[in-house]
Amino acid sequence: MTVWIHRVRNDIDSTLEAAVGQSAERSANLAAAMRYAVVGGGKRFRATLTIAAAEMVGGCYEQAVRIGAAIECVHAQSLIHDDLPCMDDDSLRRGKPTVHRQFDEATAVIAGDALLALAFEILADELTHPDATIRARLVLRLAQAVGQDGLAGGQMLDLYPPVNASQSDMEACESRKTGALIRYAVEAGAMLGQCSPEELSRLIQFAERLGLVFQIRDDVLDVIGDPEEVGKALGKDIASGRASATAVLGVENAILQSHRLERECLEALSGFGSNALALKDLTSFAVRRHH
Ligand code: GRG
Repeated sequence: MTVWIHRVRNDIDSTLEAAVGQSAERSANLAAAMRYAVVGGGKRFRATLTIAAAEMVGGCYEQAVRIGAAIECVHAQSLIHDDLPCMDDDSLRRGKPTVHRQFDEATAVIAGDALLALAFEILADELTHPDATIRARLVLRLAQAVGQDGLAGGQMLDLYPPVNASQSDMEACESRKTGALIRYAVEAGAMLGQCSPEELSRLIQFAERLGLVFQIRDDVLDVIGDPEEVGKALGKDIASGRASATAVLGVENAILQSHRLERECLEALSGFGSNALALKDLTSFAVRRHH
């Protein structure tokens, strides 16, 4: 697993490096900000999920790497914008200054925009898949994961939570803000191989629970994590009045809920037997991670 993860991370990085590219005719500052945000940082959880899901159903590794790189571009965009003064106003991300601190606010906004465009450019390229119908579906599903029913909609619920938010309000926010891209990562990987409708529906069930688990752990780490290890300021959720899992359920219940969801993830994967080993490991990581 460790060797595999290293290979995945290297391949994602070289794909992203090539995708950002270098050209004397382009703004060097924009390329530098994009590279700073997307190359060589983060756990690559979503990209790894895509590759693990693709390999499980017999999909092509190289195609999965390209999709994983596109997803990391969207993820990086969401982090750049989330860190801006008008949103979470963070100065540290992945253990280094946030993009607007390292460059400036305008450059950060534009670098995010360019990374979002780059994600769709990667997906629409024939190198990602020779079949135009599959490429169109990859693009469509990513647009849906990013838009009103996905990251953008979830971020609005996060910034403007209802008064006395319930568990279902919290889950509605977290399943969009974080879950939608994780769901897409699994679904896109599955699109590369052979998957019956029944298998696909079990993979989607798995991915939806995993997305919630991942964000619940993020909320728990905001309360009990070590800022050095997490690489950003913690303890911000309660202060900002977010309807986080810990604010709504309390830390202990949030942890219990993540264990319940982990069991449901494993149940959804049970029919895939030992082919699902990487997805099972990624689930365990999501529940227990310290960063
Ligand atoms: C239009 C793409 C788009 C976004 C606009 C700003 C925004 C709306 C959404 C932000 C959503 C957000 C920041 C969700 C948090 C997700 C999350 C758990 C981030 C941390 O992910 P990790 O732990 O980070 O995978 P690394 O650094 O490891 O990649």
